Amino acid sequence: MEKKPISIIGMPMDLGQGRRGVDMGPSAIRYASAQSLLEELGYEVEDIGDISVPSPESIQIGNPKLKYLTEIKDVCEKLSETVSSVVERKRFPLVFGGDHSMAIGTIAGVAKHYNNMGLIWFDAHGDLNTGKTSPSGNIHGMSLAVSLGIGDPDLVNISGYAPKVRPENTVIIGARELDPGEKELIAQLGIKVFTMHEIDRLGMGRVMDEAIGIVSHDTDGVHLSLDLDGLDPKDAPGVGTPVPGGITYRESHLAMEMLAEAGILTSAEFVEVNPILDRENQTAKVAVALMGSVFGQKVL
Ligand code: 4U7
Ligand code: MN
Ligand code: MN
Ligand code: MN
Repeated sequence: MEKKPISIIGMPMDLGQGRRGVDMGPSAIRYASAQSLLEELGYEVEDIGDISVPSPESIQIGNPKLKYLTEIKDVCEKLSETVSSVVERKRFPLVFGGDHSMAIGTIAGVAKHYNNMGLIWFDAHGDLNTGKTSPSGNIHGMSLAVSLGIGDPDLVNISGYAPKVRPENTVIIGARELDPGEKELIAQLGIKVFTMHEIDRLGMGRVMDEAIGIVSHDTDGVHLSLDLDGLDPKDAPGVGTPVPGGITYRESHLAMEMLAEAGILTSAEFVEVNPILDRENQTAKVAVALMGSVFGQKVL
């Protein structure tokens, strides 16, 4: 398989949720030797640094149903432009986070380069709330809905177009905690959700065969949005919203290896790494190990 050059972008975002520390995720992932691993795998890698994000202490929370809306919109516009210029330079955008509200920007930046983009949302959660349905007002729980064109117009219209992706090209993998409004939206839009039940029952191999079939059907690009809380908290403790009963270390590797074999990914982001809640950078190390599998690392 062709080894497209990779551009790393850091998104030290923590405005989309309530716990401090996730802004340090990109540093923790870099510290876990992401770049040198990818170089050992034979890729040309550049790190273009971090998007600048204001600290919560320096700004106002604003509307409690859409916390830090103005600032999140602004920094997602910046991220979108940076990601888009990476795609224009024929490179693979690899974004390190940062809370999951950043996906609004990443996806806005990549999806405009494709007629029909597939999306894999690897997460314990659906991130399908809106300002109306969210129990928390945290925008990291709304980013998939926004990317599908549902929610606050300021977010939905980032980069001047909407929607970014279609429900029939979207799959969620690892879900085990969904709010009532999210369940309604899933039923209404017909999004394919592989909950932990399907993963237990079918096994990750079959789940990924089906998921890859869906996201690559009639699409010309596929983005992976991987929230580390999709994994079990035993394997990835450094996350702000852990939910027990998650995807194991080994299952998550199989998922990434199957994506590598399928050769369908055109961009990826690894998000919600919170070093303050972590143990000896374990979660960042898991993120980097998963990147290894995504980019073709094999045992033999
Ligand atoms: B993450 C939650 F209510 N659904 O909306 C919400 F349970 O990016 C959690 O997946 C969202 O980590 C989690 O606040 C967002 C809550
Ligand atoms: Mn998420
Ligand atoms: Mn999550
Ligand atoms: Mn399809």
